[in-house]
Amino acid sequence: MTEPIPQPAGLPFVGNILDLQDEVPFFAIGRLLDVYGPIVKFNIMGADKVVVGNFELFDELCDETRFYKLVSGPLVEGPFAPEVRGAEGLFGAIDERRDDWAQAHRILLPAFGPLAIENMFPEMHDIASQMVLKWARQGPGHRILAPEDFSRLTLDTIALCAMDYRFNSFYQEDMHPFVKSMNNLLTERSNSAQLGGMLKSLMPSYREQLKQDSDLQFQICQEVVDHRRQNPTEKKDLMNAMLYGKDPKTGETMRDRLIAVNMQTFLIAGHETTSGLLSFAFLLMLKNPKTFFAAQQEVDRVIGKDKIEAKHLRDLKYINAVLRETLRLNPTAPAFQRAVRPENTEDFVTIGGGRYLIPRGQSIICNLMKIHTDPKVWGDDANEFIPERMMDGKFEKLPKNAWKPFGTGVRSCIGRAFAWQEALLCIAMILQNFNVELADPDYEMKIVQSLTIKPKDFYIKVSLRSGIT
Ligand code: MNH
Repeated sequence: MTEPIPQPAGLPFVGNILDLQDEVPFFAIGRLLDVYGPIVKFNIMGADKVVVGNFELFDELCDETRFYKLVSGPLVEGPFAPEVRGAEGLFGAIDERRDDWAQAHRILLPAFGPLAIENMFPEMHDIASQMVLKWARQGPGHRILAPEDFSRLTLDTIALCAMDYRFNSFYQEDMHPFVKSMNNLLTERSNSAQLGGMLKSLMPSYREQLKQDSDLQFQICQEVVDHRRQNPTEKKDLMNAMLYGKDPKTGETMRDRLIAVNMQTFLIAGHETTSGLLSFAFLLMLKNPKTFFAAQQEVDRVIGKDKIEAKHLRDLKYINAVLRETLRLNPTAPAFQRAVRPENTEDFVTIGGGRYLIPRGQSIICNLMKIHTDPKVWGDDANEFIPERMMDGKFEKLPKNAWKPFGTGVRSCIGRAFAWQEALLCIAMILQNFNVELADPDYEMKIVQSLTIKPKDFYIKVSLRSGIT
C-alpha cells in the first residue's frame, strides 16, 4: 500500500550532497521537487531529510494534532546546543515542551499583541523618517542598494522598539558589527549543507569563528540587559516585558540569560525577514509598474500629504495585498520543519492518504515557495504577481493552510503584527515622498540565501515628489 519516497541515487558517506550544490541551496531542493514530485527524500552525511512541496501534503502536515515543530541539525548542535548556550530562544527551541520556550511564549505573547504594537508606532516612524531623509539628501542620481538600507531600517527599528537601543545605522557607512557577525553566522550555517561549507565546517578554526560570531551578538544583548537592570525605565518595550513580566502560569520571571538569548533572537528573526519582504515588495512592484502606481495612488487617497498615523494603515488595503502577494511568491523565511508529535508512540505514520511512511522523529522540510505556487490552489498564473487575489474577501476564502509565510500552529511567528505594521509604514512613507525606479532597468531578480532569502544587487533610484512629508 505504501510506496517509497523518491530519492536521487547518492554516494557512499556523503549521500546526496552533490544534488544540493547551488549558490542558493534552497533552489537545489526546489529542483529535486521539480524532478521527483511533491515529496522527495535525500541524505546528507548519513541524515535523512524529507522535503514536501505541494499544498495537499503540506495541509496535512499543518494538522497540529498530528505534527509539530521539531528543530534538529546545526541550529541546535555543537556550540548551539541548549546545554552549551544555557538557554533556548523562542525561535530555536527544540520543541514546544521545553520550559524555556513555554515560559517566554506565555510572557511575550501579550507584549507582541495589537495594542503593544500600535504603541511602537512612533518609534517605527522615527526610524523610517531617517531613511527617507537620507534618500532625499542623496538625491535622484544616487544608486540605493535597497536590501542594505532596508536592513538598516529593520535592524534599527527592532532594536529601538525591543530594547530602546539605537544602532544609528543610517549614520554609518559600514554595517554595525552585530550585522556583520549575524550575516556571517546565517550564511555559514545554511551553507553547511554545501560541499565547500561541509568541508569547512570540519575545520576547528571555522567552528571557532561561528561561535565567536554568535558570542559577540549574545554579549551585545547581555550588555543591554545589564544596562537596563541598572537603569530602569517605565518604557513598555519588550525588554521590560521580559524583565518584569510574570508567567501567568507559575508567577515566575525570566532569568537574564534567557532574556538575552531572546533579545538576540528578536534582533535576528525580526530584521532579516522584514527587510527581505520590503526588498521583494519593491522589486515586484517595479517589475509590475501597474501595481506600483496603484499602491502610490492608494497612499495619496488615504494619507495625502498628512503625517502618517497608525490609523491610516488599516485603510491601505491594496498595499496590504501587495505584502501578502510578495510573501506568497518570495517567503523570506523560505522553509520550516514539521515532525510527528511525540505523543504518538507509533514507529511510523503515513501521509498522503497512506502513501508515504514517515518515521517518528523525522523532520519534514516544507518548501514554502513550491507550496505557495501550487497551481491547484493558485491556478495557472500561480507564478505571477497579482495583489488583487489577496483582497476584497478573496484572501479569507483561500484554503486554511494555503498561505503560511509566518509558519503554523503554536510555533508560528510571534512578530507578525510587528513586521506588518513596520512594512506598511515604510512602504507608505516611501511612496508618499518619492517616485521610485529600478537603477538598472533590465535588472532580473537574482536571489541570495543566508537563512532567509533576499534579492542580490538590487539597486533603486528615488526622486522627491514634492517636499518631504
Ligand atoms: Mn518571525 C517564527 C517568518 C518577522 C520573531 N517567523 C517564525 C516562523 C516563520 C517566521 C516562518 C516559524 C518558523 C518555524 O516554524 O520554524 N517572521 C517571519 C517573516 C517575518 C517575520 C516572514 C517578516 C516578514 N519574526 C518577525 C519579527 C520578529 C519575529 C519582526 C520579532 C520581532 N518569528 C519570531 C520568533 C519566532 C518566529 C520569536 C519563533 C516563535 C516560536 O517558536 O514561538
